[in-house]
Amino acid sequence: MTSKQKPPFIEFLRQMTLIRRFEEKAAEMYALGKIAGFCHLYIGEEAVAVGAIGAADPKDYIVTAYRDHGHALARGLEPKRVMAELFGKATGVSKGMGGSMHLFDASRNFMGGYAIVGGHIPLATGIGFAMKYEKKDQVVLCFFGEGSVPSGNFHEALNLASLWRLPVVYICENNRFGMGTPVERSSALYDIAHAAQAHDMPFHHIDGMDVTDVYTQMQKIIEGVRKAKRPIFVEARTYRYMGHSMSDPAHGHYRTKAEIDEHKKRDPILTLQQLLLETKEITKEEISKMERDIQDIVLESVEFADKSPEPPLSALSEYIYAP
Ligand SMILES: Cc1ncc(C[n+]2csc(CCOP(=O)(O)OP(=O)(O)O)c2C)c(N)n1
Repeated sequence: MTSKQKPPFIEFLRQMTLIRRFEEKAAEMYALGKIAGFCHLYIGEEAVAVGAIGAADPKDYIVTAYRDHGHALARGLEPKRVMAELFGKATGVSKGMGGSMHLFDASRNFMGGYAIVGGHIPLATGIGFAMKYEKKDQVVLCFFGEGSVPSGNFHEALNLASLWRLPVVYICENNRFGMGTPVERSSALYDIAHAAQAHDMPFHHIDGMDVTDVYTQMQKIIEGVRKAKRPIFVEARTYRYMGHSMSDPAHGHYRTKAEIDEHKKRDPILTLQQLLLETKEITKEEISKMERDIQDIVLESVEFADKSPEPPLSALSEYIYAP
């Protein structure tokens, strides 16, 4: 295997670290009142977005829910424009009109974060339909939490995708909790992936705390969907370290700190660092340099967001469909 053919794990380490540090800074900015509205952090779950989007082609589409900072950064949206969006500034990826839950960049086929639980799953199916109709070989990656799976949207969208053989990978990021409700109290089906069977859709389980597993499995899955032209369901088991949103920043009443600490033992960033150190693909000095470079990017993002203008008042009536 030449170095060119090696999986891009160093790049994945960089992306996961960027997402982690970016979000730690976003939490600080939220506490300072620089970010308003909702803000859901992805800390702990980074391996899923980075491994899955890393396995996709840049021409493939990404659609996700409101916990979307990680997917946006993994898709290569500019950190400073993502931070500006969180700040509600005109230079943000959605011109400051969307905020944390509605990051968007059509130029990168990043078709958005969406606030309504399960609401975006039919949109992903629709893009899949367009790809089939236009005879394109692009695949759609649709991310959602396990809280979407019992919803009507989910079942209608998967049924049509399977019936019409649309090129969509439905990726359930099962982080165990929908707000404060554990999955075993909200879903009669504990093994979420089996939900796909109701729609005659093949399914896979992946380890959402291990970017090497996400990447290697997703590469095969995405290429399988591209060739076979039929949808596939993936359940990535993962864990969020923070509260559901910034209004629930601690562990809450629904889990203990000890439980979180247990999951942190399999932290996706530390696990990959360890692997790359053991295989001598990276040195401790290189990791420190990577951290410093990322710190600079994050600080520059905050400075850019802070200095950027608010959207003008006239923008209030732009981008609305009804008079
Ligand atoms: C249709 C709808 N119902 C309720 C809510 C309120 N709500 C926001 S997040 C959430 C939990 C969703 O959990 P999950 O899909 O597992 O995603 P996670 O937050 O774990 O990433 C709920 C019920 C909503 N946004 N939309």
